[in-house]
Amino acid sequence: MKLTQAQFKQDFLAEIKTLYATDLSDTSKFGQFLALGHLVRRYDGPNWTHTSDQYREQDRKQVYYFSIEFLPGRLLKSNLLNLGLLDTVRQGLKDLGLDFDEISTAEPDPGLGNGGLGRLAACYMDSMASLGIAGNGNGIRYRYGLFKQVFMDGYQVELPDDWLRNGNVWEIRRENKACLVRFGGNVWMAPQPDGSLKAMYENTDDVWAVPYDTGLVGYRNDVTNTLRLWSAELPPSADKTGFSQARRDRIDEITQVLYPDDSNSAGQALRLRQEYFFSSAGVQSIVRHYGLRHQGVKALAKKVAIHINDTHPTLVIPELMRLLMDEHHCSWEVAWALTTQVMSYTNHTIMQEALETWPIDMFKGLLPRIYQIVVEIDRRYREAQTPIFGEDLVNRTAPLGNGQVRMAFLAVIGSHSVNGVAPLHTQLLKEDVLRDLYQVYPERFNNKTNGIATRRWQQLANEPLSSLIDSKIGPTWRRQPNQLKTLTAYQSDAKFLKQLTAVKTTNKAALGAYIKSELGITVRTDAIFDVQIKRLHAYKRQLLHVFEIIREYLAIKDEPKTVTPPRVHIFGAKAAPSYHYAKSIIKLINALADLVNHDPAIGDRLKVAFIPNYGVSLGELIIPAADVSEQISTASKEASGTSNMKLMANGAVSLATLDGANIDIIEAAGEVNEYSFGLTAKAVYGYYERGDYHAADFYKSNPELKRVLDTLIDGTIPGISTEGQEIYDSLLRYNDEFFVLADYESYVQQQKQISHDFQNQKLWQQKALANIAASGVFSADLAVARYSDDIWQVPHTKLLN
Ligand code: CJB
Repeated sequence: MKLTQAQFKQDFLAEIKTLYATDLSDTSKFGQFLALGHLVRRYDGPNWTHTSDQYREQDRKQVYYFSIEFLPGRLLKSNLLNLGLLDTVRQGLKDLGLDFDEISTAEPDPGLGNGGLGRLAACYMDSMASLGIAGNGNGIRYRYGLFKQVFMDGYQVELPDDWLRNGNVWEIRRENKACLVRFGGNVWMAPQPDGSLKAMYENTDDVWAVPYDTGLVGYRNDVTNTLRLWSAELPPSADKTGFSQARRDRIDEITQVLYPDDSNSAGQALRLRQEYFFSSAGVQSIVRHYGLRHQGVKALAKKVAIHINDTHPTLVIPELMRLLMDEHHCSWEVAWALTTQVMSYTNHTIMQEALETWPIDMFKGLLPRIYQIVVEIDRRYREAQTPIFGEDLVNRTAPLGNGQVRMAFLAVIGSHSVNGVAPLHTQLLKEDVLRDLYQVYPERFNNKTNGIATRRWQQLANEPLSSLIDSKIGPTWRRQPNQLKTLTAYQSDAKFLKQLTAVKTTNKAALGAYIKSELGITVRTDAIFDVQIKRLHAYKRQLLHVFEIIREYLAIKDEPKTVTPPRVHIFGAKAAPSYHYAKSIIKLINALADLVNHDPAIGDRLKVAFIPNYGVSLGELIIPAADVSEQISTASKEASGTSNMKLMANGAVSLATLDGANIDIIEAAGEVNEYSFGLTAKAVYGYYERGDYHAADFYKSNPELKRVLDTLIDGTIPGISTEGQEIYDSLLRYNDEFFVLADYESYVQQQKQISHDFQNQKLWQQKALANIAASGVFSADLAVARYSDDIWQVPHTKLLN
């Protein structure tokens, strides 16, 4: 949109007056942020209204992306960038004596997700708006987001994330769009005079679902889509006195807090209530919107695509069946055909503990009508498939089995498309986790490699790099990220490579200042910034990285005269509060940091910074400063990874196992520009099949590894007597579930190679450039375009290849 600086300043000062009845000088940074937020809402308002009107008038097919997590990050700067107002606002504020960056960091970062899954959902929403796709997000408005992480004596302590304390400037509460979600009680089908059956309910626990909408601004295309998050409330018509405090609390708790577990199914009734709550409310609002306009639902599949982001929203399948049959009088056959055409499902993990199942007794008690429908889905599945695939396979794959409702199986059976998130992951779904269902529905399985919103992860997070890229290849890449590949022409441009180093140094200085202020650690900007940022999980193997730090520490102590480039090892990672082992690793890293950072013999040659409370905003600070991207999961365990893509796009080289999308990154940027190592997925499966992995053999045969491991229990690292022993035992007594010891040697080899190569800055920056140039392949725009073409069948803005 067009806006002069003068107009902006006038609007901003007026907004301050209206909101606070005082002058600018009398407002806080948060107050200024709020005023800017209101203003941006006003500037964007016509686009938002116009977009919804157009979708309705043109009767466009709409995509509804259901996800129990969304991690959008701060929105002020992103909205300004996408509206084309960032420079105007920044300059205007400067004229008023204000600093935009200070104001924008006063915005709370909504932590409505745990990690990769939730952030992917947010990247995809951003891309849908930017590609002009009629896309809607549907999720939960958690009163408290993911806990705030602080360290006390090196241990993780979790504090509540009261992100709504001061309200939320971006959301609109839409009471007129609220609906009722029913739990529990009794249900029976009553015959009607016309011969049909009507679902009758009694003694249900009714919850009022109220939507809060947030506008998602597309990149300079006048499109604003909607993210709809549901909040649980007391039904308005209810006789308030009839609601005991306990019953009110039971309603409140549904949307009170995000489950803080990543890749692990909680299996608790509250989680199931959360899942049905947002699935039901979302599907009700879709059917209502659609039914109102079309006087019927027969053509639903031509107008609606519902995407199931991991298994958490799988109950959209029986819920849509319920609405079509009970409220719109469809036959089972018609309802089922519509449902399977509408639904598509993404699987995000092969980890068994993340595959959700619910005890039938719990499920039946909480969702009696939905259970009846699942029973019928199960019955029909068995009836249709047993003659073809036999009883054994059908027993293994039916929605109901072993006393459980199996959500992933229900999701596959009720969808027309099932996708994994990187080629290796999709292959493992077909061969291993969902092998049997792949026999039944081979045509449903497909791969959609993950992608990242380059607007946030390059343009917003790394303005110095973005300007440098503009100066070389012009700004087309900002809309067409694939055009970054034209940067390869500058591989031998010495001046450009130096400029890349200068950009990196600027970003390292910014991160260094943060590390200094938060942790009191001074870091050198000429050091290798070696970064591992992701949830703390045994399979992600932060432990392997720890062993390298111990090795480097011992090497300096042994041979103080040997010259190697200085290193800063940077971690960001939250552990699930109940994940004991992960918390022990946190303590280990902090204890090691204490030892290394305060040893005068080490000086500034080696530093360890565990930055607390990692999230989207910290990612935006850390990623642009990274030289090395640690992607070191046990091969086969990381479905895709997305920090690998963000780090690559900012010129970090990957130190990576052949896992998830690392494989594709290595292929895209070229093997010579990354550092790969370790067991392949095939080798890992080989160990499983033969059962012949013996971690102790590696310990016994490698004296250096033995020495490193022994520091866990011999007092070298003070303060970890319990944790050190626990971790040591996990490797040697319990045989190292994630093959850390098997990969140690090849990992260290590549770390040494990195230290060697970094000293040749020209060579290093060529690798960095190759990574940036290849990163366009992993743009979320391209990923979402593929979902649109292959799965949702909706039009989008064309992208260059
Ligand atoms: N993932 O973040 C989660 N949570 C889960 O419960 C399951 C998987 C992650 O999803 C990302 C997005 O697809 C993947 O990149 C990542 O490998 C996976 O662990």
